[in-house]
Amino acid sequence: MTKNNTYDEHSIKILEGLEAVRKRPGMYIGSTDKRGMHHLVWEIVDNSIDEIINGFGNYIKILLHKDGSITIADNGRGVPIGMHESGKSTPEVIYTVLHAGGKFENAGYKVSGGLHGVGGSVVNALSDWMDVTIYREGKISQIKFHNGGEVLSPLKTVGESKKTGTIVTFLPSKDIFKNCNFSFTTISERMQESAFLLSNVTIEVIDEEDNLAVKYHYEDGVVSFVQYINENKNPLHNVIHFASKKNEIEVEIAMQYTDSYNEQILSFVNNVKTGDGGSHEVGFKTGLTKAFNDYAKANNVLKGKDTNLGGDDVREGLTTIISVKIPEHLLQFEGQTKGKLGTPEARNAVESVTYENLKFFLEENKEIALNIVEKAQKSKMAREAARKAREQVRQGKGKNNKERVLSEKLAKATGKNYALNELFLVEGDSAGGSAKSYRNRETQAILPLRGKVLNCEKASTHDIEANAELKQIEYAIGAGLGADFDFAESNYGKVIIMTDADVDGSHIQILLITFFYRFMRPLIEQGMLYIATPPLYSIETSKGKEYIADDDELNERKKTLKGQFKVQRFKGLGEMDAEELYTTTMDPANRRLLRVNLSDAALAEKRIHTLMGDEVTPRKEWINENVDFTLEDDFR
Ligand code: 0RA
Repeated sequence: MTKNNTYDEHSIKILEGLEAVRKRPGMYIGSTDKRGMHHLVWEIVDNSIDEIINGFGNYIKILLHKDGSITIADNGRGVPIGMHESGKSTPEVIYTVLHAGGKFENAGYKVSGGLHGVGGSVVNALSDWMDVTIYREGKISQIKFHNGGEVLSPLKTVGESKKTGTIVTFLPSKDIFKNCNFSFTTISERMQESAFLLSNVTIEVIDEEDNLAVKYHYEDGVVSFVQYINENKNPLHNVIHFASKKNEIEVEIAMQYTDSYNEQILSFVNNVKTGDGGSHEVGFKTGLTKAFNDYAKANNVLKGKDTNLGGDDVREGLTTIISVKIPEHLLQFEGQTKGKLGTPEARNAVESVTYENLKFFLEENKEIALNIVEKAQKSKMAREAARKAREQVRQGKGKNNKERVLSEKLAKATGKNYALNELFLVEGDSAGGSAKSYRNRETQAILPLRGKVLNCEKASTHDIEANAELKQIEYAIGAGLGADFDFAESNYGKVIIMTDADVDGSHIQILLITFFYRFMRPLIEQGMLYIATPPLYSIETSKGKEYIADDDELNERKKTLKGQFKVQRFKGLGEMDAEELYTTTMDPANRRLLRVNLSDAALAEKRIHTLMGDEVTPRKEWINENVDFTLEDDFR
């Protein structure tokens, strides 16, 4: 067999490989929506990060171009440019052969968990074109691909330079990713996390379309991360930081208490966020609770027959970053999006590292330790008192203040199947009145809200109790507040925010989401919080009236309309009559509900901070990115 012959066979195999990626993209990148398209970026960035973790380079730059393509550049050693035994250049092999480049397979730690790490060839297969430019050995070399991985121009020298590094630019294929754009927010937030976890690496993200740019560089890694999250809070002490290796698993933790009531845990496995937690988080919580209970007993804060401090109590006001490094043979991910660590060994490792280091810290820092233990003890007592008060109300004892608070405003649902019941929080008394008069009385309850809602960013449970509007919401839902909140006790399976489709309406949405995020977070985690979407327009034709969701839909519909028609723009819910409001926005058969999902708990609160400012643009983008546009009524 001639050399030429093997080359051809090799080429056919490669094209078949790339073809397989195009046929089943979901198998390689999870999905072909916005999320999947961003996986392409993570794939390429992970390669640069791998190079930096190996000790080469300290800089990554990402450019979002106007034409929808994206560039990822690093200052590592550069992809090797020699000939591969197949007769092709190494870059051609790396970017066209599935799982090419032993570097990616043999690394002790795979940077990525779950879906990433499948490499540049997958990205190439799913791109209209891809260019790779390499600075190495005093030369600038370039190779170009098109049509999902076909070589357009083989590797050639295009210049000279003493620099080293790799620059990859690609345009995701429009046939595979429909109506998708890269998001500056999504990319910069993830790069900020990477910058925190890597320490002393500079990562820049530039959006050439909207002229946005950020640059991240943190010297103190996870300690800086905790300081960043707590930036607008009042910390009770310096960040506690410890790191240690146990049974092949590296554990690093940074934690800090603030005087707030919120807990926030963010965890990472091999530098990738585990959004749904898992065994490492469980281990941390167990070790933390044990360390504080032991300390409280040894120092007589908890006496003889006192019950232990609960996990919620010792985590009140605590911000934590957990970063673990797990060798590949122990890696196990769970859940649909593979965002949950399964590895059982991680639980034990994190628990014992946490317990031992905290025990030591508490003994060495008596004043801080007692301060935190007392805070936890207060939380425990408040929780017990709230539970007793609720039980009394339920047993008909005590003054039923809650009923009185609610009687005037809430129109209850008559049905007793709570999971099926829905609470509408409606902007304004007039729309509230319409909704009360025309609804499904068995399952739909209406609570009109007057005016602006309190900004809860820094509110305490006491502030909520002192606020008429939010107290009504709390009592209507009836499942408690803060650490005491139990979604299983909710009087409603769905809580639906219904506001005007204008700036004030979206402001009210954000304020309410902030309230739920801070005081009833499980309601969001359980997917029980929704936003109603009233139509923006109606069109009247000779055939009757129809309703149009938004401008895009209006433009589409106008194209197909013949003859005379009249367009009306609804400025608010109040402009619809009661029946219109019901049929378009409340009727489960017709309505479109947006489920609120806070996939990114850490940054959600940060974003809420941004959103409370005067700028409308980030607020709009936040809603677009954080509200999951699933048609809820497909779930019925
Ligand atoms: C294979 C081998 C070596 C480096 C790389 C790949 C490499 C790949 C990428 C992808 C993006 N940036 C990158 N930087 C490096 C090691 C080469 C050597 O031994 O010098």
